[in-house]
Amino acid sequence: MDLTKQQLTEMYTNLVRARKLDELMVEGLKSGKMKGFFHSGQGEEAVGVGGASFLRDDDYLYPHHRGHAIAFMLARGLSPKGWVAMHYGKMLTEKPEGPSNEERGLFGIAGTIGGMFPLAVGWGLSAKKNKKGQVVVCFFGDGSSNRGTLHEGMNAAAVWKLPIVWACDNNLYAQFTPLTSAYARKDVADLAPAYDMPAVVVDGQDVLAVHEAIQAAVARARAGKGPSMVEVKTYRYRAHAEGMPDVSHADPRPKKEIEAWKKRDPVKLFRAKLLEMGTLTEAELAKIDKEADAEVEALDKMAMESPYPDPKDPSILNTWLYSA
Ligand SMILES: Cc1ncc(C[n+]2csc(CCOP(=O)(O)OP(=O)(O)O)c2C)c(N)n1
Ligand SMILES: [Mg+2]
Repeated sequence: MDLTKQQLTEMYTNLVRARKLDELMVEGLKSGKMKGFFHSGQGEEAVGVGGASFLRDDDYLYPHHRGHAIAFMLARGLSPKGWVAMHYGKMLTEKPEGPSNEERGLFGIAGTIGGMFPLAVGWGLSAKKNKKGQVVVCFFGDGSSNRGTLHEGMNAAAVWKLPIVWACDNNLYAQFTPLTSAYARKDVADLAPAYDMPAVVVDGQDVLAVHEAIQAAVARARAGKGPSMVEVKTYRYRAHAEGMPDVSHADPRPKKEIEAWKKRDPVKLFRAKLLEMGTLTEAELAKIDKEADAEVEALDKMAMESPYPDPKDPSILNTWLYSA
């Protein structure tokens, strides 16, 4: 794949930013700065960065909810300002950019998982009718693949030959339920042939592998060849949501399993790869890491200093993270 040095650097930078912003939220919950809940995406950053980088500006993107979509947002070039402020329960005076951003083809994250599949079909129909070569990339979890709406959506997309990439973030668990207890086969991608779609399974810890697979499916859809599926195998390093027990059914998730996946940390792997390819030097990588630290520190300060919403202002009801 022909990615420029600038593009590779951007991908590494966004992996690091996504990881550090996720860590900020986890810390924020502990210290009380962060209000509400957080579904950490640590370990899965390559899915969003690989999947959402360098799409066309007018493509439609449905992000996965892990890490509250921060890796997808950064890859799409959106500012994380509003994202941080919102998690702290604060308002920004300027219009925040979030995963609900119509101009960039993002329409929020459905609180009811599976709600996005029929929407993706609608965007696909719109893309096909617009005839501008737009594509829909719809991410969802392995657990969400058991919603009937995916099957209805895949069927309609196949029959109507819609330009949709069904991209499964398979982190092996849906909350406390291992996929092995909820699905009889190993690969979610095995669903695709039933709808006459091609599918590939890729290593979700390798940002370039994810990017390449998604880009190939996007190119196919853009060329009018219809929908396809990409299954990205990955793993979350933390519990389903902060404060919840990290269990598989009622038992702790296997330590060996967690350790094995931590050895394949997507941020570290890509860092090593860039060094090995000679794309960036240790000093250049360290500079990116340091700049991400400074950015996160500044975002934290900005959000802490932003005002709480005025309960008399009806515009606060206009939430922008969740569309459900
Ligand atoms: C229809 C519906 N059922 C249950 C939930 C609660 N819930 C939120 S995330 C989640 C797990 C989803 O698993 P998966 O799709 O694999 O994504 P992951 O969280 O593993 O990234 C569940 C059960 C929900 N939000 N909506
Ligand atoms: Mg899952």
